[in-house]
Amino acid sequence: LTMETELRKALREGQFELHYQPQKNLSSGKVVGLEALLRWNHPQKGYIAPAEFIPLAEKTGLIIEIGDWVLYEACKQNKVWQDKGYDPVTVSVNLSAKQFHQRSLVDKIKEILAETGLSPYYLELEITESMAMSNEDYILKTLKDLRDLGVLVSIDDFGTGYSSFKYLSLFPITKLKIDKMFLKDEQRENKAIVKSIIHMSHSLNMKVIAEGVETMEQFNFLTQERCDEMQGFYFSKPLPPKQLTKFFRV
Ligand code: G
Ligand code: G
Ligand code: MN
Ligand code: NA
Repeated sequence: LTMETELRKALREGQFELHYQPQKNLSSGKVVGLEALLRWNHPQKGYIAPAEFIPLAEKTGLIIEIGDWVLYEACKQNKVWQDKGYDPVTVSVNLSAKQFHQRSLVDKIKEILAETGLSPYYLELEITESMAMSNEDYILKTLKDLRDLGVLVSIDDFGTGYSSFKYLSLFPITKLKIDKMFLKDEQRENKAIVKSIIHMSHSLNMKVIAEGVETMEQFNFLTQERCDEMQGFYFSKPLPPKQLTKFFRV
């Protein structure tokens, strides 16, 4: 089978899963969010990472159907947790460029929220800098519609793409996610960049989260710099839903 055929089959036969990685708020010490990360549980090959199949899914357009499934599944799961009485958290979903540029995106999201019963305030969409920086008027309208709906939007991998400060002031973005590369090398320059992004986010009334937090040193540095949230192996790797309940409070 070609990988495209396999991807279609995977969708049909329910081989996709979402794992979730906790996002911790620093002032409360609580888990306030979960990033949904797609996994392909292949019957013969085992777990396949998204980097190995998302590019093809994008090329073939299958990413739209897969993305719809991800959105629906993440909202549904979050509602299940809320209905169990756990403290509500935000679920973050990664969007690919094709998904974000669909004309029907906002309506589709409204529909999914209505069907699953999840409140829009508990859904966050992650887009990348390059996705936000093209076709200004259309993107601005989409982002405003999402804001009016109550859905949160964050910029993923911030600092690695082509951001323009103009867009950051123009677009209703709730949060910047500092790319993990800036934490990896503890050189003076990277620390200065992390500090600047935190400071800028707060000046622009956005929240900021650091990704790829792996060590206590990074945790201490980010705490000292008043980063709002953190995500990374220091707290937890992405986990299947059943293994996550230990992070919830009732
Ligand atoms: O765990 P990690 O290997 O899960 O993720 C690798 C990359 O795949 C990340 O850049 C992430 O943004 C992307 N990714 C994970 N899940 C999804 C998804 O549901 N949709 C899209 N478009 N990208 C995803
Ligand atoms: O691009 P995006 O930020 O959506 O991708 C998240 C990716 O980062 C996933 O592949 C996830 O498994 C990975 N990841 C999450 N936490 C850590 C971490 O602490 N260190 C490293 N190296 N990768 C991480
Ligand atoms: Mn992400
Ligand atoms: Na990222």
